[in-house]
Amino acid sequence: MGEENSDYTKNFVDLRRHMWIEGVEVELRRLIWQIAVVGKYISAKIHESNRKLAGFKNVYGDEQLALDRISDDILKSQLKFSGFVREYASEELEDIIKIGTGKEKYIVTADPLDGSSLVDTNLAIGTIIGIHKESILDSGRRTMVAALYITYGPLITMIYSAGQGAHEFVLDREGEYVLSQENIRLKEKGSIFSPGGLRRDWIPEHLKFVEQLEKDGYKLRYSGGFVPDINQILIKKGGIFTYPALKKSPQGKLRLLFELQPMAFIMEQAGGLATDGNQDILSLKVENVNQLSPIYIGSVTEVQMAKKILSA
Ligand code: AFP
Repeated sequence: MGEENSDYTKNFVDLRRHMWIEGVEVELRRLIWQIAVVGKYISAKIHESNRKLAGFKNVYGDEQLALDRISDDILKSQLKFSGFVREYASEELEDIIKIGTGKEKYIVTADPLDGSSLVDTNLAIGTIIGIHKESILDSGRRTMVAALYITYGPLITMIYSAGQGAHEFVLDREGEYVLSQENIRLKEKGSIFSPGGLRRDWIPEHLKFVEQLEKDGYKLRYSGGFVPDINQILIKKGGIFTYPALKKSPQGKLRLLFELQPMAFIMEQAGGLATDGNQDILSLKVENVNQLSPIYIGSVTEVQMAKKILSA
């Protein structure tokens, strides 16, 4: 194509071009692109909200939806008319809903705005998406074909994987997602750890694991936002994020379908591991949409160390 030779294309690979080069099937390319566009709308809502939308009434007395529900509405309506999605499951909905004719190729899971309680602190938050071809419940098999997350921070960045590596894009001033890092690979061993939950609530085996990391000189990096905390491990190319089983909540806090599966898919594509402390996250049977699971995700060395200590 003529455009191949223009300067414009030599120094600049945008999301659609990258997925085409990677050979991602056309319907999946278009779906990922549409979800990436939603990220721009959600980002606009975050900036527009200026903290006024979270459960407040507007000047006309109308109930304003919290930002996470507005984000869900934006995402749902975009997917409904995409022509590629037959079912949609979201952290904001009670159950899976049909949004197409039933003949569309994909099922999408979403945490539309994870970490929304951090909006007032101006810390980074994010959108987490899983894309499946087959039923997401009771399969026990790996049904995910692609995953992506968008981080709303000083920059808006998006990491996607369609099964051929994990790649980072930055939203530029012109509104294009421009490739910034291709085929991100984690080191065997990192130097940071993100320990979720309260120390007093951890099960003894997890406390032993964290004490070992501290003894080995790992630096604590924890914002309370799953997306930026995971993103830090991916972009720093090593370390471990964990939200463990707690004494009062043996399944931990994070949602298997909406939060853990997509991040596990991406982290594995970057050469990392993701387990519940025993089994791979992506091999866990999803019994219901709100299922929780403990999570140990990141570099091979740290995840395997956790599994060893937890199984002792
Ligand atoms: P919110 O969406 O309520 O802010 O919760 C964020 C989150 O689900 C996830 O993003 C964090 O990793 C985790 O909770 C933080 O939980 P703790 O506040 O218990 O550390």
